[in-house]
Amino acid sequence: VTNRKVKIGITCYPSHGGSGVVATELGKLLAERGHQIHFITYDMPFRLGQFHQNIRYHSVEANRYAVFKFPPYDLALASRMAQVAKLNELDLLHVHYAVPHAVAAVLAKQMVGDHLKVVTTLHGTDITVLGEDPSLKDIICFGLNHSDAVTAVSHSLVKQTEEMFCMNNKIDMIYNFVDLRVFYPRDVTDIRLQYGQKDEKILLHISNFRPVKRVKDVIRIFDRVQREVPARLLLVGEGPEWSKVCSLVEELDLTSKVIFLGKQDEVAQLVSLADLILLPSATESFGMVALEAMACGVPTIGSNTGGIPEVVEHGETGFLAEVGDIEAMAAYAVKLLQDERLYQSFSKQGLNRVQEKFCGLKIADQYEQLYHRVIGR
Ligand code: GMT
Repeated sequence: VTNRKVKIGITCYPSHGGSGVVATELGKLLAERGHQIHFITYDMPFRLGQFHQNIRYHSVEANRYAVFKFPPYDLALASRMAQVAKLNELDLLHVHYAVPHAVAAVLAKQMVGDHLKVVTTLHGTDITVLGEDPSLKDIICFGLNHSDAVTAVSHSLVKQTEEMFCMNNKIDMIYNFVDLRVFYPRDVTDIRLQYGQKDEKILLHISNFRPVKRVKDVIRIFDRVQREVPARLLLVGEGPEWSKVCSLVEELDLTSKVIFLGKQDEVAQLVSLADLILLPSATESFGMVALEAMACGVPTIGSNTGGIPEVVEHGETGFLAEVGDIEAMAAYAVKLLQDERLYQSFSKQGLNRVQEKFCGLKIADQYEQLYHRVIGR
């Protein structure tokens, strides 16, 4: 074990999304431990929050010269990474999401020298969706095999990556984490009353409304639940499926019971408001929302796919059913909402599980060990 402080460049998608959240929260935790963190992104990561003396931000601007049909963002990123690395004598670049970040980091390493190490963290769709695309598959493979270490956020994602790519080295599995100073069961009695009557249960779904999230299933599950239990549904986020979801809400005559909250940066309070989280995704490498909810004592009803069963223990901290099985998910939700003792035990088991497996301090230790291993080579 070494106490050496590390200078790290972090690149992620700064917009709303699990990979950006994990990258930003990790950067903040590492900065608190005295490491020097440099975010290199096209925009300020949305969860960055307050000023911290060990965190700096470097923006990436793609040239928009008229000759270019596509601004060369990937080259601008690689060039900026190299520049920041040289100026600040970075030890490593830690990139989240393979495309194009891993390849840009490998290019930057070639520009700066072998002493600059590259750690790539895979988050899911960079492998499960983009890895299938013939125009990207080979270059993703190149980026991964030229990284000094590759990590993935669940065993399921490690397995999928190894099945799809011929990896030179072992992938390190490091789970996502949650900051327990932010996500904990909060007393939100007053705010709750703004969203529904005292006897109404609150179901919550948070996502980017991409087809993979199956938000229409959320509505159909809720429709069945509210026939049995007085309830409201809060929807947080926006995205491509939004208008279809609105139409379905109208069609099912649920407009008075479904509240669209749009994009929200701070979700800790909202999560605490909920009695249940709905996560019926088609695929999910991890499922950050389920973890954040568990840390607030809120169980998840979701699909048994990808990394979700590694986060939510079926029958212990939530219930999982096959993708698309809205009847089963609705029945599970009703069961949990009608059985206070069962609900309390799920909630308590969830809080223990987060402490044991997904606490930020433990996960930051694992990344620190990985950095020291890579730098020591
Ligand atoms: O799920 C999304 O649409 C966003 C995506 C991202 O890249 O931010 O999320 C992926 O990474 C998250 C953090 O590791 C995981 O919690 C999500 O499960 C994963 N999404 C998918 O695999 C679909």
